[in-house]
Amino acid sequence: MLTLYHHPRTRSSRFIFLLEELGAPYEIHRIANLRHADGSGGVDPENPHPHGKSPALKDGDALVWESSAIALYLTDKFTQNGIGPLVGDAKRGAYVSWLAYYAGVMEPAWMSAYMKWEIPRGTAGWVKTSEVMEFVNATLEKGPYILGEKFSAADILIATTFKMFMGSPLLEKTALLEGYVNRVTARPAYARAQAKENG
Ligand SMILES: N[C@@H](CCC(=O)N[C@@H](CS)C(=O)NCC(=O)O)C(=O)O
Repeated sequence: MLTLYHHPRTRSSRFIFLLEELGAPYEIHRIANLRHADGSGGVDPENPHPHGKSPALKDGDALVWESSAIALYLTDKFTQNGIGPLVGDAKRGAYVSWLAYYAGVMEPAWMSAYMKWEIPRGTAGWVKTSEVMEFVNATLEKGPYILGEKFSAADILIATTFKMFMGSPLLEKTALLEGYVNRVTARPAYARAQAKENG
């Protein structure tokens, strides 16, 4: 039995979606407290995440944290429906690259834009959101998913993030993006996850 440490409407929500996709046995441990930007909240001592963040996953004695690592861990462990290409699959390289790109380039790009940070040219390790979106759009034009024909856990991370920000000053709503987000969130596992969102 896996335990997902989850707080409603945070980055952990997408792991309910993924666990539902995978048909994995899991329980939700609701994180009682999180730190908020306005200075309120705090760290829940029962949350095993090293910084008291959401999400974290426990599998017996193994603790997994960081969204991309959790996605990879779960799809490597529950392989039956093939939503995480395994070692030996021609899509494995693209899969692990998109997971790392999500954490190491996409999230910092949007955080920089939100904070209005100027990204130092050539040294930051990530790029501007406009550059990310050129690449994402070119990928989705071939689509229909990030890895091409087949839906993967990378789509869960990316499409649910786009769903949250699309139409805001941080992310323009386009027919391409909207079609992608709708395709991913129309999956029955998404609806099941929504029903469990509040723990
Ligand atoms: N890089 C982490 C980010 C996790 C994260 O920052 N989660 C937010 C909620 S969406 C959180 O727990 N914030 C409370 C805090 O930073 O203490 C991941 O992708 O798993």
